Amino acid sequence: MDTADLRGDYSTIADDYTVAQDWDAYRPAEHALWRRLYARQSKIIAGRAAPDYLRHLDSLAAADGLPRLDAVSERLNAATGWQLVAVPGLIPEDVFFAHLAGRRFPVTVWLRRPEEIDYLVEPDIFHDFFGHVPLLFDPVFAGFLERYGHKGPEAVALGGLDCLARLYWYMVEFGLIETSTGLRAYGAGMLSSKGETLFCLTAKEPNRLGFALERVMQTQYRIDAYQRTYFVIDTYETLFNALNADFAPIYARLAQKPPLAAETVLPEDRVLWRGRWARG
Ligand code: HBI
Ligand code: FE
Repeated sequence: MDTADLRGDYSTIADDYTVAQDWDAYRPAEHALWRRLYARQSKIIAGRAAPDYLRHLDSLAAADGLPRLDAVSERLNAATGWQLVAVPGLIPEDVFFAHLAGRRFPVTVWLRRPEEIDYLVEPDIFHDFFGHVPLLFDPVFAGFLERYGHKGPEAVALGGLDCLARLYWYMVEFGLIETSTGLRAYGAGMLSSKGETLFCLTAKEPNRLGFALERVMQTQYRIDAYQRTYFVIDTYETLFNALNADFAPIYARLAQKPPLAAETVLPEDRVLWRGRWARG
């Protein structure tokens, strides 16, 4: 990974790519932007985000300004044994996996600029904190992430990185969950995005398909546009239990097949909604 192309300041990273957050360095205008982002996104996700996510987000009481990661980390550690570690931005996959396996979630320290309020390329502290941190307080979902991290080295060794990354993308960044009151969003990528929270639940264009591990690992995704397909789970335990599988034979099978385009719908898919963009 060439960090020179990335936006964060990697000049002070430790061996594990962590840095000091330096909370006192945030300017008043950044705290004001955080409050504006937080207030706007909280209104959008009401009634659309998974109930567990909302409960944990509220308990973080992070609306008034940029969070002190060390203080939240202490509360998180007491809840699920996880910690937050401050990073300058994206970090190499193997380092990322090692943090997750060690129950440490990397949180970017910089905040987007006002002109990026609706969209930015690299994840910032609002995406990482508002999007990812609440569900780290859910023991089952946190357990899934820890197991996911442990799958990293094998994926690197067996050439399964693309497949493992797809699992993260679809089920951690853009996952939907069925609840007694209907479909809800729990993925960090949609919940930290103004447009995609609305789009993912009600738009007619994308597919909404039942989660199936190997199917997700074979499916390509878009990083520059709304997703073409969302995968839906019934419970977080389904994700947790999916990691019981031996991934080696899956990587071997998928290495023999072309990846599926993001728009694909297969005959064997559990189709909750066949989108206008569907192919096949
Ligand atoms: N680094 N800080 C950070 N945050 C991520 O979400 C992240 C990363 N590096 C790699 C990565 N995600 C993805 O490639 C994972 O699928 C591994
Ligand atoms: Fe993310």
